[in-house]
Amino acid sequence: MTLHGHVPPEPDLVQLLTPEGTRVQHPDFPLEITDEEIKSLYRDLALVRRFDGEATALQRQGELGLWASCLGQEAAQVGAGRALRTQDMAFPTYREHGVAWCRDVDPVTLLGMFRGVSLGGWNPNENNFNLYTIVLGAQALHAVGYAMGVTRDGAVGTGEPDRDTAVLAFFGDGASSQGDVNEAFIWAAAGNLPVVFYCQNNQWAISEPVERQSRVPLFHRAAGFGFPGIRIDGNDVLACLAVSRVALDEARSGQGPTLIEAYTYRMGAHTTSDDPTRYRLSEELETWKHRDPIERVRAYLVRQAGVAQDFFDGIDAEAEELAVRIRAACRALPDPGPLSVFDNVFVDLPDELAEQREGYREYLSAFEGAGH
Ligand SMILES: Cc1ncc(C[n+]2csc(CCOP(=O)(O)OP(=O)(O)O)c2C)c(N)n1
Repeated sequence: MTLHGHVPPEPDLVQLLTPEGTRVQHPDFPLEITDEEIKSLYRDLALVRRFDGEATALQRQGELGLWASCLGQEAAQVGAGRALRTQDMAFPTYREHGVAWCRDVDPVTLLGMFRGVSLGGWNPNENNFNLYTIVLGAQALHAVGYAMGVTRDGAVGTGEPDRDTAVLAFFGDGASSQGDVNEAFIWAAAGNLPVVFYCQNNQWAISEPVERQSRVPLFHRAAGFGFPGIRIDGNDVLACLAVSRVALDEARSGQGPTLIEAYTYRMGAHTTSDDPTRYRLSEELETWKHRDPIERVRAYLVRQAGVAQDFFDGIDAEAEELAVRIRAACRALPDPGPLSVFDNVFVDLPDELAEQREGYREYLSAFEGAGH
């Protein structure tokens, strides 16, 4: 055997609900969950899918400049999002609409950014959900900085359930190749910081397949930095919830960082500007359709929990209402006033900027009454 001839075995992935909708147990991640709670997760998944689909339609009709769909990744996002406690902080990329949903960020707020009528989004402190970050991987370092802050604030390892805080950093398989993400791993390990790195491996970084980016499964990388890494079935909302809960609990209690690789698939285009038929085979998509994250929950609820059709009809009706509401609200979003560029950057505007703001206001007022 030569060193370069050694091929490690394919890794296991944690799964608690099979694609056919059968509950399975995992010795390390027992999940106590009622059927009512699983119904609630189903509702999250179905509503997120509906609103994501509506956003894609809005873009196609010229109402949004762009949309990055989370189709296929709903379970990875809802599982992680529902594992968070109120005081935890989440740092998303640009695709975590399912996490935004779990943080009670109104979908219309997300649409505002993609419509170009807001300069960045929302107040991150309101829902402990940071702004979307387009610069790949940058948010991993922001998350680590935040985790340093909560550590210094004494909000880790106190044993008080409402005080101890964890940070959840999202990024993609492609972003895992960025320097920022690797630096974030180093800092998190060195400081034993309360951060869970959550990589949604959706197999593609636009047109770049994950095999080209890493010789090893992504979660193996954690070992080199000195903290645990684990691969989960990212299309299984129960596995995502169970493992995220454990990792976040361990972070809050002072045991340090974890890397979770949620193995999933981007069923749609990278964004509405992309055409995936140019670089991937339709068979691949067909294979992943059999692992759909929502269908398996539905199959479980119907076959094993005996949930009646009324429940699903009710969710469908709620999804339609949501779509109608966000469509109308999106189209009614006001254009921002030019002076709003100065808002939400500083708590107290520095003198120099206050002066610029005043100058700009005077300039704008010169056009008032000019008839256009
Ligand atoms: C620093 C940086 N480099 C390049 C890009 C252009 N870019 C946008 S998305 C993307 C691919 C990201 O893939 P991945 O991290 O797997 O996330 P996904 O979009 O699949 O969720 C690239 C290269 C960027 N936004 N930022």
